[in-house]
Amino acid sequence: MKRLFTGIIVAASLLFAQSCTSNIKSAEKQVSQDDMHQGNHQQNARSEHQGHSMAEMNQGEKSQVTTQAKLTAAKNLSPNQPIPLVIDIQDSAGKSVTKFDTFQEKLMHLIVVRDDLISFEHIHPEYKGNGRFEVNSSFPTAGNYTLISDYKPAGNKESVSLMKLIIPGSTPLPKDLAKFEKTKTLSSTKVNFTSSEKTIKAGKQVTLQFDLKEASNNQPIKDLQPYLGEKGHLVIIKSSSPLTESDYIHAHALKNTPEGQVKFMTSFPQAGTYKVWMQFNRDSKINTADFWINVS
Ligand SMILES: [Cu+2]
Repeated sequence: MKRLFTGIIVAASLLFAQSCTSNIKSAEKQVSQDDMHQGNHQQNARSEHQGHSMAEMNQGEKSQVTTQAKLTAAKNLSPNQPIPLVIDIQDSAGKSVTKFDTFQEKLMHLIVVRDDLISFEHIHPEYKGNGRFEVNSSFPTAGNYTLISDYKPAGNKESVSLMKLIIPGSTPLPKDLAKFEKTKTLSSTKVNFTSSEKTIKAGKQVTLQFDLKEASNNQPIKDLQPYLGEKGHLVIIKSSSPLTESDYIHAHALKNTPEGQVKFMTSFPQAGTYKVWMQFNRDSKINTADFWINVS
């Protein structure tokens, strides 16, 4: 019920937003229609990125530059059409960061969610040099969006920088009432989600398991293809307002799991409601299965 209220509040503030766009900025970093969409966003280089192992944490003990991502988008935004996004990565003094390391096959991973976590997109902006990345994205509905960029300045650890963007217009009420369902069918694949703990506790390690079956005969699928070098990718975001870097967790799939099974080990930093998006590659198509999780 709580979430439904959130949805209604968002919808209400967006109706006002049409006449008074700059007032709906919920966070200091939010973009307004009037400021050229310099979706600026502050310092972030988090020293550690939650979904990662201790080993990686220790390895990366070297220098870590503080970086920020600046978003520039067109002035007139509307839902459901390709919007060119320009993302500039800078250091804390505003100077371009120009060298990046590839991780999980890309220089930047960009997760785009509507702030109520109803919509999700995982895309890979193209590096244009001089700290600038570009990509087109289409925002399905009006609303407040958070763009989570995940990149690795050369020789540094991963940095996660958030940007905010408002797509003006009236927001439909969330249809996502099928919360906490454990099974999703995506064309020919049935995804069943289970966790190793009956009650997931904040700060405790938990294994999240996704069983992929042929929808027609319920047999484990045998043709899972790698996606960005792994059996699957899992993005986890805590439902919060405003969303911040610490609400984002990227977990890595465990190796050597049985056919048709994708597993992730992770822990949730705080109690709350989380949404997870498990992405996998079948028939050379990326499928995304999303589920809600309660953490107490
Ligand atoms: Cu990615």
